[in-house]
Amino acid sequence: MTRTLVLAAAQLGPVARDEPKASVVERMVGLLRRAHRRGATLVAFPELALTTFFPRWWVEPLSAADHFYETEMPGPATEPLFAEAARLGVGFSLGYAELTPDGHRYNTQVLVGRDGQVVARYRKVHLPGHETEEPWRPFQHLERYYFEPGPDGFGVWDAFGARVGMMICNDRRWPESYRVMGLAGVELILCGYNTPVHYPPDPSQDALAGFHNQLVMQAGAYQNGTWVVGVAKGGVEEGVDSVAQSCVIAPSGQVVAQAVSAGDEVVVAECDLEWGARYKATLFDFARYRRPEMYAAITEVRG
Ligand code: ING
Repeated sequence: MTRTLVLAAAQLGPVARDEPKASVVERMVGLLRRAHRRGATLVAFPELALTTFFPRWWVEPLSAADHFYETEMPGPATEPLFAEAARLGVGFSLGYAELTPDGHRYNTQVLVGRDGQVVARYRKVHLPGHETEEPWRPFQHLERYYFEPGPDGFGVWDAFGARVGMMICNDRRWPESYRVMGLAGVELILCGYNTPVHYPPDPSQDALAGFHNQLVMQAGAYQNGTWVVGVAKGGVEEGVDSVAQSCVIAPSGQVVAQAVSAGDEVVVAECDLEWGARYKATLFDFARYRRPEMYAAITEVRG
């Protein structure tokens, strides 16, 4: 019995600092329609998709950044996306900045079913960058100022006929992210990202930005027998060049589809959801081969 899912990575090109959310949502509705025309029933959008990547600037007080956040999901700005998706019967994942009623701020991604209802919410666990302004940098990466680390951990949900998990950007660089979901039987991981090519703390990594982007997702997919969809907000956004190359990676670790531009682009793949079992039941039969009694350091020691 084959279970297949036609999905799309809806890559976004740059979003300007003053671009209205309504304009970005219009672009996203267009990408959703193109994905639907190509048979997709699930569309993955990038991290912090509705706005420019605002952690590249220091603003104070923090409340001066409130307009970059969403206080409800869906809300006035995102309602058109939810409505069109439900009308077409297409589900999606969406990354955005969440401001909760009690004042917590998270880098969040929601999973929305084909009926337009929110199925799941994930709050980014691994926050990279720094907490205060560092003027020596050509641009800031202040996620640790603008967001709190997600308190909910990693989830896997039954949706779209699959076991679906979520992670955001820097999470994809940490093997623990995939393994926690792998142990929960994940078959498909959706991951939005905003990744500057230039890494000020060690510019020697810049030339390897694309290689590292794919390396970690291919490894995570293979080692946990899961599909991984990486979706970029890419291109030169407010002067900062960001990795694009959105891609769909099979449980074998193979890249089966990839963006060829750094702009708005739809990447579609037909995913065989039984493929992962071929790895989980053999080479990566966790119950048979793993030795958690040997791995205590992984959860007991931070670094
Ligand atoms: N961005 C980056 C990422 O982990 C980063 C942070 C930038 C890491 C450049 C390494 C090099 O892909 C986010 N948003 O986590």
